[in-house]
Amino acid sequence: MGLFSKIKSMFKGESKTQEQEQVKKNNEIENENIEEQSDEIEEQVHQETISKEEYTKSEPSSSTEKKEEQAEESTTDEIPTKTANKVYEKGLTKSRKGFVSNLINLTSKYRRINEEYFEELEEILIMADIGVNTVMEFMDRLRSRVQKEKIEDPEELKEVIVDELFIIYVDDNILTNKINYNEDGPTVLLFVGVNGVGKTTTIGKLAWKLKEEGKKILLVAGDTFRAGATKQLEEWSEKVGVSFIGKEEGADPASVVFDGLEKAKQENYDVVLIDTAGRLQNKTNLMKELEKINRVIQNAIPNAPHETLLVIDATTGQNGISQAKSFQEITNITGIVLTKLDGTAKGGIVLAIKEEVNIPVKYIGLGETKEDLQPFDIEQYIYGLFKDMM
Ligand SMILES: Nc1nc2c(ncn2[C@@H]2O[C@H](COP(=O)(O)OP(=O)(O)O)[C@@H](O)[C@H]2O)c(=O)[nH]1
Ligand SMILES: [Mg+2]
Repeated sequence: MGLFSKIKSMFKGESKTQEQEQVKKNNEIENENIEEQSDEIEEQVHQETISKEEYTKSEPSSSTEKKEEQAEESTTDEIPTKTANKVYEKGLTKSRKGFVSNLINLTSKYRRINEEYFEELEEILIMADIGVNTVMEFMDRLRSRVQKEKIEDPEELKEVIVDELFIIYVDDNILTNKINYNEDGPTVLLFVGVNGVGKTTTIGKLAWKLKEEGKKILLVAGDTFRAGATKQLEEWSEKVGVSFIGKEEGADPASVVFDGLEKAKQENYDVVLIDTAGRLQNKTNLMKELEKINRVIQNAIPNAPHETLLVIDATTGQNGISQAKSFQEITNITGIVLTKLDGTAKGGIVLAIKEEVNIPVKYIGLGETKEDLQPFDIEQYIYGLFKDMM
């Protein structure tokens, strides 16, 4: 079974009317037949794609189990999953109306797949911020699948497109969205990224999420550069009900971090979230500042920081990718938080990050309220994006 059908059946029951449900079921039966046939062809001629597809088969199964487990446990456990679905769906509305509806229109415009169809498709994908190189490779793979599997109907290709797009994401290495927690002592999460991408807001939202999980949280205001940055973090700490430590504007960020970690150790905090200033225009200074902060962190807690999360604004497209590359040069980034996905109609940047940066996206921001930060889940993302096509 292809990824498209798998996701479709995972989120089954989301549809509104029985009629839709029936159409869906019929489609599924049809799809399965088509896929059984095409799987056979693939086995003979497309070794590489198969190994990737097998990967995608084995990968989601664990979370299918997870979802089943949750369903069995109790009804209260089902609620957060449902809420997450809603946050994904709502947050990806712009991308569905932009990028994905272009794809749907393309399908209804062409009765048969031809060169013009491919050219238009290529343009749509590039416009979606997927990244030129990724799109080129994708188009090559798609063209060869069309040829080998003798696909003529754009309607049929639609599913192959979704499958192939997300094979790019899962590819052949495991990208985990899990946070690396410290077993003995405070877990230290360091947030970096240029000004305005959403670092402080993300820390506030994540603090709320982790507090809800029962963790004792400390926020550290390491952005002492910008006027109001410390105050903004303090306001978040009050809003979500967690502890805060900060100093006056212009103080040495490393000294704030030092004080924060002393407090965290003495008072047994579970997770420490550290905000920083992101002046990338002065790369040498920023590198020195982050090196100093990292030294202080490592001296206080061995093996910390447990994560260095780079925050990227999804609405900045390729510019965000360049930021990621620059930050990778100056510090060891372990994960990405992609914010403001609700503010873009493009939605393809997740794939560009995978191909061009290859650091796992751990959280995504889908709005401005505290509930709008979600752990990145590729299946939920696909569903949120392509549900109108399913
Ligand atoms: N729509 C939307 N706005 C966001 C999101 N994350 C952050 N913002 C907004 O982006 C602006 C800048 O955020 P801030 O946390 O101050 O950025 P920082 O300079 O990196 O700390 C604020 O107005 C936030 O409310 C998101 O996921 N969606
Ligand atoms: Mg900030």
